[in-house]
Amino acid sequence: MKKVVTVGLGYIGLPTSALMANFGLKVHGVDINQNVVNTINEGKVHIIEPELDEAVRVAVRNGNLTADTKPVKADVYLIVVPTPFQGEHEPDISYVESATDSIIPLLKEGDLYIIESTSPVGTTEQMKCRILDKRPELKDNISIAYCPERVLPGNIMHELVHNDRVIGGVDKKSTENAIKFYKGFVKGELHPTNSRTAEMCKLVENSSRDSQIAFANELSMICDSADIDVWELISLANKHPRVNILNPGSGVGGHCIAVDPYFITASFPNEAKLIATSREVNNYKSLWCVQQIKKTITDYNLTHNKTPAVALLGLAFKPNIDDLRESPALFIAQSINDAFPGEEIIYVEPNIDKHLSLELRSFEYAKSKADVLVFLVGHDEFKTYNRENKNQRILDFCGITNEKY
Ligand code: SAJ
Repeated sequence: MKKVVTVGLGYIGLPTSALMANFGLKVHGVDINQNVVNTINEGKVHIIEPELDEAVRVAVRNGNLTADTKPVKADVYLIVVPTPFQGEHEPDISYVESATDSIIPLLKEGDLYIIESTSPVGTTEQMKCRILDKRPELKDNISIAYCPERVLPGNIMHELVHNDRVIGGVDKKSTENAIKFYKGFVKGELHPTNSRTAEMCKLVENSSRDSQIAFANELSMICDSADIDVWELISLANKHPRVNILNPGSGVGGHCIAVDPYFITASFPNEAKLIATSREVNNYKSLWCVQQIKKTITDYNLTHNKTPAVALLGLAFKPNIDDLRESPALFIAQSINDAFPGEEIIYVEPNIDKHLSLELRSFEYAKSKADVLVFLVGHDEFKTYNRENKNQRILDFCGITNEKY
């Protein structure tokens, strides 16, 4: 039975480890956080993701998944650690480097080393040099590849198995060996390429979505000035057989789409103009929403001679999840909170129980109390909204009511 070491037991590393273990591989998961390691060894999870808890429970119970803070000798090493930014959106690959350093002494002839972490183009080749610098005898004797994940949070366990994957080795033999390995647990098609193309492919997938959303967001601001309902406009334009405009919103969040394009702009600043502008447009859209809310509050104040009760609906980075990472809605809520200290602002996020600094209320409460209702995230619960109070002012940034901005 093949033994796999997964370095990094986060949003991708843990689900992948549990999946491989349940497909019969012996998996030794590594994480620097002792609490994470302890939780997993108890058969529990530190991440909320449908079906993950059961997968981890089963894998730990049948002995195929263990966790530790140190790696052990294995046949396959998967690097699934974060690649954060330093300074102004400069990718920091130091976690990939130290994960690689930790397994270099353990490598033996015939092993397979794979990076899954989102990485700047060229990282896999750099890690090859790093490995061979210290272990020159392994030249041409180990396989080194890059294989990005492309799963959607909320559907990870299904997509890990069923999505197609792009697999790029530093040479032909590496690509073939990596494909053979993923065939053990992936039912989607496995597409061979080289490591640089696979690295760029991951970045391009999320950048392309970012640019498409930027187009929709820009359109929403143009339509506001032109007094056109952007939702009606998009649905009409999308009747064209070759047009498919995405949905404007309160900005772009999450840890992927709002982040990955910077890996391209940092490496190719002279060429990546559209990609950089898309990031700017999507970030600007959140600021624009803040301005719209402030203006509505000021106008209300002038007309009614009092500050309105404002309800901000949704804090998550996208509909129907509890994830607040890089959330534009949270940014907007915090900006309004800072701009109107002491005023009555109602925060609603039905997918979480508590927030550290914002007091959360129910949607029912918000509807009954607010003079201004601001829809920031298209949660299903908000779609039940039916205007009862004709004086209630609505700002719908996510198009879930039939009210214009
Ligand atoms: N959004 C819009 N308008 C839209 C679609 C999305 O404003 O029409 C916003 C969302 O509200 C959210 C952000 O974009 O703030 C991103 O949400 P998302 O659902 O598009 O994507 P993520 O970040 O949850 O997951 C993405 C996926 N990538 C693509 O769809 C190309 C997923 O497949 C990747 O695996 C994931 O990034 C990742 O880990 O890279």
